[in-house]
Amino acid sequence: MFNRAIVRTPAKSMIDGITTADLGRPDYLNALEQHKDYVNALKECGLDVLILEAEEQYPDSVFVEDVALMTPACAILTRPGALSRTGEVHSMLPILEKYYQNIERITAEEPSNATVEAGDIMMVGQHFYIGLSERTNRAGADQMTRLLEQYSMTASVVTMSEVLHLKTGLSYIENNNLLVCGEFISRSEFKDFNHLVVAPDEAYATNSVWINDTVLVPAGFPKTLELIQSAGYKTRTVDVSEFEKIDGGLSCLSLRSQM
Ligand code: CIR
Repeated sequence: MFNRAIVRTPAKSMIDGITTADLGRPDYLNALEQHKDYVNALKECGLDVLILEAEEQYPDSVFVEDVALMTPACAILTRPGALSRTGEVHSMLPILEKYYQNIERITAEEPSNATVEAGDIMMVGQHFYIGLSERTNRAGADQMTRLLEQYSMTASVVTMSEVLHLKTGLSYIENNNLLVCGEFISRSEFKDFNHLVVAPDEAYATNSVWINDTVLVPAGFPKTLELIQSAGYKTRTVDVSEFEKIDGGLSCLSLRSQM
C-alpha cells in the first residue's frame, strides 16, 4: 500500500526538457492541466499528495521519480546521470527529511563517478531491479545495492540498451504481473513473472503505475488498457501527452511512498 506521493509542478522551462522524441515541444499550459489531473488520479487512489513548487532552473524537475528511491525502510537520494539534472536532488533532501528517519545518498565516490536515476529501479517487494542505462552506471548500481543491503533488502542489475530508463520498458503491477515490452520480453531474469506483453506501437504505455489496486495508464493506448483490465485490474487513464514529448512517463511524475 502506498500512502503518500510527492510531485513537482512543471516548470515553464520544461519546454526545453531533454528529449529524444520527435513529438514537438510541450505546450506548457496543457502540461499544467494534465499535471493537475495526474494529481487528482493519485488522490483518487487514496494518496496524500505533496505538490512542490516548480524549479525553473531545472527543465526536467517535474520528473521527481528520478531523484530519489523510496523504500519501506529508507529514502535514497540519487545522483542523476544527466548533467542538467544533477542539482535536482538538493531541494528534495529537506522534503524527504519530513517523512523518513533514514536517508541515504549516492555519492561521487572518486574515481567511480557513480550515477543513478531511480527511473531505472523497479521495486518488487523487498527486491530492486536496477537497469544499467545511459543514466545509471555500474558504480551507481553497486552503491545502491550496498545501501539497500544495509536495510536487509536485495538488488540485481539488468543490462539494457533500447530504452531511456528500466521502467520505460518494464513495470511491476503487483500480483506477480509484469508489463513488459521490447528487449525485456524474453529476459531470463523475469521468466517467473506473468508477462503482460505490450504491443510495440503502444510501448509508451508499458510505463503504467500500480497504486493501491488501481493501475494508472496513459490515455490513448487502448490495447494496453484492455490488457491490464483483462488481468483483473481497475484502471484510471491519465493524459500525459505533453510529458511524453520530453520522454517522461506516468511513473516519472511522482515519488510514491509507504510512509
Ligand atoms: C530526462 O531525459 O531526464 C527527462 N526528459 C525524462 C525523464 C523521464 N523519467 C523517467 O523515465 N523516470
